[in-house]
Amino acid sequence: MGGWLATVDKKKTHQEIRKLIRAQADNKVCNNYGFWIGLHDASNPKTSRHKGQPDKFSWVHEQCHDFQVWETNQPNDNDKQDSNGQNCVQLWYRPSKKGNFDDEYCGEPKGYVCQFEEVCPCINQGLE
Ligand SMILES: [Ca+2]
Ligand SMILES: [Ca+2]
Repeated sequence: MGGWLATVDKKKTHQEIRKLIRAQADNKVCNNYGFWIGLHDASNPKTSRHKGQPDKFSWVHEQCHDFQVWETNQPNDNDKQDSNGQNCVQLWYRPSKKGNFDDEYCGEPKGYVCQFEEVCPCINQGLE
């Protein structure tokens, strides 16, 4: 049963995920104020980052979706703490941030949102 970091493919999915994680969202101890999703900056692999190269975000799964809801002033590819910049994407929670997208340092411990293939109930029919 393989899973992957979730694709947030539309507004409804974004709202449903935020509803699910709202209770523990703004929490430094449990999730460091954010949850990883399956969007990343594919233009900056750690070994070949080129300064000034524009970010190019893509989903790790179902790459055709281009839905993105960035927090104000994001993505900013902040490289103050890591010269590789920020190449992974979280749903960002702070008292003033409510789960919009933010690029973040990939090594940060965070919560995460995974998704799994929907299993068709018909697969098990006839086995009982
Ligand atoms: Ca970046
Ligand atoms: Ca950022």
